[in-house]
Amino acid sequence: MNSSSAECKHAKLNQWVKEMAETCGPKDIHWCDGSKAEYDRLMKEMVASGATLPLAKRPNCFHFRSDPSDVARVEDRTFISYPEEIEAGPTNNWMHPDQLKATMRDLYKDCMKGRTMYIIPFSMGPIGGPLSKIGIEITDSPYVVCNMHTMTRVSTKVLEVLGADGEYIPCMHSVGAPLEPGQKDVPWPCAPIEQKYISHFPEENLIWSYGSGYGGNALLGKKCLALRIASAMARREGWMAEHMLILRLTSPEGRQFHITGAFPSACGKTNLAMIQPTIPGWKAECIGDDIAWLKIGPDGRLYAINPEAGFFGVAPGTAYDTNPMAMESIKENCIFTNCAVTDDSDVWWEGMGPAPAHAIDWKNKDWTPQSETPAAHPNARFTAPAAQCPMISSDWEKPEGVPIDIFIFGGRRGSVVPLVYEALNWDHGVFLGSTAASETTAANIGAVGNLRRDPFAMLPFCGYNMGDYFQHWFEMGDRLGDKAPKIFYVNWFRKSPEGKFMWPGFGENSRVLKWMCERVAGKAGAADTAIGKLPKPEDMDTGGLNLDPATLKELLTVKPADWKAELPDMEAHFAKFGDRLPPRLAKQLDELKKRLG
Ligand code: GTP
Ligand code: SPV
Ligand code: MN
Repeated sequence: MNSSSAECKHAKLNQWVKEMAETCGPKDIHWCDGSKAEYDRLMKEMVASGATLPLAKRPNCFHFRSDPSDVARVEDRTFISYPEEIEAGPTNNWMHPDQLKATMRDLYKDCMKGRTMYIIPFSMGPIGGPLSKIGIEITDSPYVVCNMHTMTRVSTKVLEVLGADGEYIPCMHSVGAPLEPGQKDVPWPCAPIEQKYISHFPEENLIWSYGSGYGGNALLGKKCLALRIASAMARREGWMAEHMLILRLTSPEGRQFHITGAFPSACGKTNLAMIQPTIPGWKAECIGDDIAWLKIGPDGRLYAINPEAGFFGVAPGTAYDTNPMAMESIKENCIFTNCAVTDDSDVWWEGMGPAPAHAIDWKNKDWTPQSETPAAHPNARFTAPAAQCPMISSDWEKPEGVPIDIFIFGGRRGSVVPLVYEALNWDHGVFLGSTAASETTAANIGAVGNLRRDPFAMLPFCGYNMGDYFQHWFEMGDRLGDKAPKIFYVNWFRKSPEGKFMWPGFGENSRVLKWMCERVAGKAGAADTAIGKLPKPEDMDTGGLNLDPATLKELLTVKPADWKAELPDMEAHFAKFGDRLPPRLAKQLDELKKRLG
């Protein structure tokens, strides 16, 4: 045991660590201090063991290859556990806490044999901030420790803030791969899929994760704490925990607009958070790229913080011409996972730029442009400190957050959904969020490209009955009244019959954002349609946009027949919630039907 444990004065925390150590049987225990020395030492050990490769082309950067079975979140193995199944609701996997804990206790028994148990004190949000929360992650993965250093605020200061009896969220994690005496470790230890459990006990603010070392399954501050547990806390305490980017746009006149956007995994949050506007005079600053915690401030407006400290971003598709700010953020001090490694010791992925003549792919095999499989896994990721982003806002760590003007919902839809539309009012906006649909992506293990309802981009992340979550949105709107943000819906992913994206996206999305800001300012026009208010082509700034006017018109057209065809699926989606569906949503669906005629 190292010295920091002596510094922990929190009897309950010490007792929990002792119990977990007795259960898991690690060879030793290390209390993390979050220092650079600690990070450097762990990376050095992982280089020596062959778990990672330093990248000569990027200072202080390391590349990891996961086990081919452990490449993304596992929604089928993710559980929301309450004594009553109805509290988890129809969209979550449920198991009774007694049964789930008994199963997992068996798995945890001696699961850390031959490994070090790390205790990570971390803060989501600035340490000690009014919206911040403290977590303690126990893990046997040094890869997780290093990622948590970047993604959260890991520090002995967290233990100081906690004092003798402060509140923390216990986050238990093991890769589930004990080592017998003399057994050689593998580069990426994990358990088989059927033994993986990503479990949440929201009534106890408790997380138990077993069997995976990847992303949201293992970096427990992110989806498990900051979304699933936090969403349940937020409902109890009257705030919101959302799967949203946070962006500040400043108009040429100097007016600031704060925008949050909820898109499902791998549907464009990081890219929009780092937008480089193509329209002159508009400036963007990044505040967060994945999660927002929002609370009503003393002036009655809604304030948002980014609880994270880093970006865990999708690598494929990231390039200087699509997201230069991300490229600038990942030049040093980053962790890369499941990319390809080039012969000159750099990372590469599909969509980054010209392919190298040869590389070693994410599965550690030779790769050339003639290969039939991708060089990087589609869910390959970079872990980068947010402070390294050149456009990070000077206010990104403001403990009280920034006041939100605009909520955007959206998803990946090849057809039907126009480029942008505005909700008629708050209730209609909640309806748009609740019926959001998107094609599935590689961010979850499972089929890709299947259309599914993903309400508020929270389908995999809501820690309680989603029907009650819808109701919580209505209640927040009632409290906000005329100070509520305006709500919009976007789709950057409409495709032509030839299968090409019709909208150029990325920096050109600033044209859509400008229209939204001007709607807030009461300056831009819109046309009423059955689904909401759409810009007429002349309401959008298209100066310098290289897009065929017919394509723009098509992107801004609503076809009632297409929307009528959506209705049965919306009805079936709502029916799943039974009497937990807020009547205000049923009313919105009725009104949509009437408007469609
Ligand atoms: P998570 O980290 O999984 O929550 O994903 P995300 O929502 O942050 O998605 P991200 O911004 O990483 O984008 C995912 C993929 O969509 C990348 O391959 C991007 O290049 C692509 N993408 C993002 N924005 C656009 C856009 O405006 N147009 C098009 N065509 N593709 C986009
Ligand atoms: C997502 O899937 O929405 C992510 C990546 O942001 S992970 O952290 O793995 O959940
Ligand atoms: Mn995400």
